[in-house]
Amino acid sequence: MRIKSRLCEKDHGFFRKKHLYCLKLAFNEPLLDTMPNLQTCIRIVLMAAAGIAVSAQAETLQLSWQAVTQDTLGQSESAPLYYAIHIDTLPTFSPSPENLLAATTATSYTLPTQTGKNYFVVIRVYDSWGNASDYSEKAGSVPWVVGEVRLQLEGAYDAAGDSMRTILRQRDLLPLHSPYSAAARETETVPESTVDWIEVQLRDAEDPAVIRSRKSFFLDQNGYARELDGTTQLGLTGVGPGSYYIAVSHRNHLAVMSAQPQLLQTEASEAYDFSDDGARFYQNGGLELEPGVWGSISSDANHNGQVQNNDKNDYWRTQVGLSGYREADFNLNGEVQNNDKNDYWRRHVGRGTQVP
Ligand SMILES: [Ca+2]
Ligand SMILES: [Ca+2]
Repeated sequence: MRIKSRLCEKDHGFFRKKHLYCLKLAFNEPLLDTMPNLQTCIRIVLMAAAGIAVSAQAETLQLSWQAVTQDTLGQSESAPLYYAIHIDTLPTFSPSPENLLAATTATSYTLPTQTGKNYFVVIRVYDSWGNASDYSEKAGSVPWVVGEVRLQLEGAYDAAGDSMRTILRQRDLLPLHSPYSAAARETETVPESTVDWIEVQLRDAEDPAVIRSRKSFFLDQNGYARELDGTTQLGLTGVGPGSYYIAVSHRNHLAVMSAQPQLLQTEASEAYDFSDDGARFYQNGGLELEPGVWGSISSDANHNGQVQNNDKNDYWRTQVGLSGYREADFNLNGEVQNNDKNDYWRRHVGRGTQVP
């Protein structure tokens, strides 16, 4: 109902006629709730839009779909029907008044877009009386899958609090752009619960050395990777539903990967949780941070997959005494100090990532 009234406010002009929902409001709502048959009987549900094609051109996006001609009972629906288009750049979006693009009686729509962005679309159909369809299946300008992942970083982990410290965020040291150039991303704000940026990668199930998709996300204090809008549902593009190894990379920790490929779909499934079992890490590449809690290993200042002498000599030694967002700040507290070397680097020197 709210969507419809918002549409009216926006003066799309197609709900000015007598609405069926007005009829519904004329009834006592609790009465309707107790009489679902009555509600069913007065509601006409249109077939959802199908066959949605989203085609990205140089500077435009072209949408098209099949005309709806029936309701769900098979009765024919006569024109005009109105297609309300919802659009967003995240494949995990939910349709709302905020992402309503337009309503049209046509079965196609063209809009200007920004090069390099991906777009995802959901359509809902209305008739002149305000009867609606369900939302359509989501369609995108690129294929995508959705996953969830949870990982603790050794450097930030606080065993006493069973969570990670957010000191870099508290001191306002986290950059507004991702530090991972291959997965460049910008944000306007960083949520208070953020530990740092991470990069999530999907790797080929047959050859895990091959990165099929990658994207930067926030890591929160409980270990959940989060989209910039806060959801833990991570949309990864360029690959369709299937099985992939899930790898997580951090700028000064050793990258980790799921022990086995994971089946991912276009809707979120259960989170892959590296935290609670060392067997969840590919080739046992994790570290037990406290009994029963596992995470990734700190001290790889130059992010080359190995904790070596040059991580100390070329980074820690040149940065010790400095504060800020530093490679050699192995415990992520905003300062490069002796304990970064003594408690982290010294403990792990000689170790390397197990991610190929
Ligand atoms: Ca290194
Ligand atoms: Ca430090």
